[in-house]
Amino acid sequence: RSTTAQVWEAAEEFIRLFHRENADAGDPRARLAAVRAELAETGSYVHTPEELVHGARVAWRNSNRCIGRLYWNSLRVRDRRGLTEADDIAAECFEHLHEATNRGRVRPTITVFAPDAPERPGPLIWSEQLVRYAGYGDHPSITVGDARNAPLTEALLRLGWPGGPGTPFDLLPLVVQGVDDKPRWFDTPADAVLEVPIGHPDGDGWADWGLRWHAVPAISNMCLEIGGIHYPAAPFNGWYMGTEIGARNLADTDRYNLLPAVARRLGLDTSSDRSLWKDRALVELNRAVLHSFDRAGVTIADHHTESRRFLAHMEREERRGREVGADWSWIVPPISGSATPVFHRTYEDRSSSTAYVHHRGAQE
Ligand code: HEM
Ligand code: NRG
Repeated sequence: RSTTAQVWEAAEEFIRLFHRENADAGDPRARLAAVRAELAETGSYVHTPEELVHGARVAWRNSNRCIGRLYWNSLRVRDRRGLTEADDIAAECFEHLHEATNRGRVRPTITVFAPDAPERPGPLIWSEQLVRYAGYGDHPSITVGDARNAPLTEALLRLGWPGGPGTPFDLLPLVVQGVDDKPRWFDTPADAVLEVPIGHPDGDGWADWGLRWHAVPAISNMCLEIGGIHYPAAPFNGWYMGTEIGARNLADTDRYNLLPAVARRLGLDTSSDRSLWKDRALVELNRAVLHSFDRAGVTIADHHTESRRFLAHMEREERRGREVGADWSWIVPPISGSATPVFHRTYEDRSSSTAYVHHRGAQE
């Protein structure tokens, strides 16, 4: 836990930044004095609604691993800091999904629940994302579904979840731990989750395969830290970049491991690495993902467009006198890296105290 001196240091930096970037807010001195007094009295302080909105956006701007930051200043912020109980939090998470999905026109959104208090940790969402598919089985090679989520699936079964129908795409319930409570699970209402059936633009029977993915990536296990205040439950979403699904989720050997099946479907020679069957299967799987989201009217970016946007973001930020930190190994897309402009340069991986941070022990 942080000391009051550490909170004050981060708070002062954030309040000064807020007043620098919001001319309407005027001189920071009065607000700094108020925050200092509140900290001395209570060991914490409460952000104004405007500070919360700006803080959540700046935390996105500071996400060195995120290629999607061009639109950081239009993040929609749902202020639910009054909520501490698991059932209220779960209901608001499902409402978040509904609003963010927006029938396919995905809107970058965050919902912020109660912060940590000095002697009482805030609520926690155990689920890595609001939407996750079950993984049944204790080894990737025998798992039905998403092996990444096998530990969460196990935890759910221990909590008394009866299990899903056993398809490769069973929706997991959301696991939420309220303040002073044990973790509880909540079935995800079907109407909160939009899913996209995956087909291939050239037809060829992909539709009968039954592949699908959910429309919205909503990370729910990171802590939002703003000016020394920690919001441990603050799920956020943007839209997908196609490669996340086509080059990782459906392709990684410890996820859905679909490249051999894609290659067979395409009639490729899989007897030798040198036929580049994996590379060819990756491209076709990624075409299928982009084609399917487009056909379903669901927002998705391709890695060429998102790379160009990221460099535009860097230029715009630097024109405004702000340095952009980035982590090359996360920014460069997992396929065709060198065909995108983000590959051909280096970045500073600088850190900030207003940021999204992984909880200790959480999945990265
Ligand atoms: C990571 C794209 C919106 C915060 C990433 C990654 C991609 C990406 C491709 C790497 C993910 C991986 O390799 O697993 C996008 C796109 C967005 C978007 C296309 C569309 C608007 C957002 C928003 C936030 C955010 C709204 C927060 C408010 C982050 C963070 C990470 C990340 C914190 C690192 C996650 C980790 O450490 O596991 N993003 N993003 N992104 N993004 Fe974004
Ligand atoms: N790779 C993960 C999602 C990580 C974050 N990506 C985003 N974030 N696009 C996956 O589910 O594939 N976002 O907030 O839009």
